[in-house]
Amino acid sequence: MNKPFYITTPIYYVNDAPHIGTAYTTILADVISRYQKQLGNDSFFLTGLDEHGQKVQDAATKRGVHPKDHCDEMSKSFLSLWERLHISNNDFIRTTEDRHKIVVEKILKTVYNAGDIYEDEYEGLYSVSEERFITEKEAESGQFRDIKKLKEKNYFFKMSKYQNSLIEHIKSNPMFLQPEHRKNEILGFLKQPLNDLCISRPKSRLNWGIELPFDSNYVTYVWFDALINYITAPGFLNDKILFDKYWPASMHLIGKDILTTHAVYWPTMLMSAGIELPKTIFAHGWWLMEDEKMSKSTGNVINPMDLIDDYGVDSIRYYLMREMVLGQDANFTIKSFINRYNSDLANDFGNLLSRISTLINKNYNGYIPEASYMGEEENKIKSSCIDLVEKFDIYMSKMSINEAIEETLQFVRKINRYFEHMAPWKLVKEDLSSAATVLYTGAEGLRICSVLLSPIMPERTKILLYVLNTDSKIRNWGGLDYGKKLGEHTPLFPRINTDNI
Ligand code: ME8
Repeated sequence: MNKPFYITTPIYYVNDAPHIGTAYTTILADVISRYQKQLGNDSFFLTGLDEHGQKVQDAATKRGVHPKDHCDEMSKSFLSLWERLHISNNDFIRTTEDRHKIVVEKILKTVYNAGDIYEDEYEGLYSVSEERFITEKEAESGQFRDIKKLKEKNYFFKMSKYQNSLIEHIKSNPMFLQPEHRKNEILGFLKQPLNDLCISRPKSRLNWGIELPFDSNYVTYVWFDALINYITAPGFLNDKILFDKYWPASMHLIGKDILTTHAVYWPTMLMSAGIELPKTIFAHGWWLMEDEKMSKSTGNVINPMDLIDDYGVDSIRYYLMREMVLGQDANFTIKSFINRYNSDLANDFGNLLSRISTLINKNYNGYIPEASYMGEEENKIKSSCIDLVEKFDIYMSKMSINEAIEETLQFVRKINRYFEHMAPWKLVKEDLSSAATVLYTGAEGLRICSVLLSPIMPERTKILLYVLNTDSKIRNWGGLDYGKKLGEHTPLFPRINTDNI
């Protein structure tokens, strides 16, 4: 208990407004961080913005503003989205902040002094959109746009020197790269000799970046700069106690598009600088729209603000967490969103609360009645609930959040079936004490489900616990007090009418 836990999201480029893909990783990290806090752990959750590099400079030029002004403006739209999505991050880093620049300079000097940076003239193919030199083979793959031939003097990081140590590290730390198929992908990639990494950009071509401490004609390559954010925030240079508490990070959460930079560049940079490697890098799949990646460049994005306005924050969070099997891609469609919402949230979860509160309000003046005994059916519910909590934790530890949610909903459906079997709406007319037992049992089961689902739906579950007049966050049976008056509520998840959609 009370273990430090440090989770990060990628820091997003500010070349465009956030979309559902960027919101997804941030919500996922938020869910995991809230869950860790619920377990009693001391979670530090970092997100932020990647503000240097060609893409950002180009976006600013296009709008006719200075890159810094562009970043300041864009950061506001990210921050307001995170606020609306109830993101509970502990820090928000921007790579243009001084606290970050000094860490980048320090790491560059350390790596330089270790003899791991050299100057060389390089001629090769350069992908402007990816902001890196690519191989002939990559160029032929058709995945890269805006390819130019460039001949330039630059600084290189001896990444190749650490190839064998990296392979060794990946093999001896099974949790380092997750899921398993991503680990195999990187191990496959590392079978070929690793090239050194070009870590500078001449100012004549790009000046929006952190100047190299050993050559003022160059700025730092945006990825070398950006990855370092993960150690800046917990205080690598300015707070040793905090840094020692949270580093190495428990989890870098990323999308599969940025696996190589995190699984190859970052660990070799850390090795050269003599800093421990993060414990886990977890790469999730992509949200697709009609089987194509949702991305800023394709323009097929869903604006999360529109969805929130139409359907509420928690239902979006729920859908994103329930629908994606972590590690695989998932298709985002409004139709599947509405189906999921109506079946799980309106019919099963929300309806159970309405059933309970209507019966208690009508027959017990709104006071939660006491369960005077535990019969066979009640004991079945109680033991299913104990099983649920156990399974929920196992699924969460395996990053199977969709299954943890499904298990909880199965239990909600079980309580609904128990109600149908016991028919408390009939029982109240014959035997108020037996009906009380059924209602208390249902309410207590629902309370525990709300506690479990609170990292996923922090807002709605808070309302639910308010209705049950409890602030008990315990996950054991019996946390609900009887004799308390229910709070008033409107339907938790009003059914979406599909007639006009
Ligand atoms: O790559 N589905 O920033 P970025 C799921 N600045 N996740 C998606 C997604 C989709 N369709 N689209 C984007 C960068 N993402 C760098 C990172 S880190 C030191 C620097 C998410 O703005 C996913 O997490 O392009 C992906 O890895 C990230 O956004 C890329 O964000």
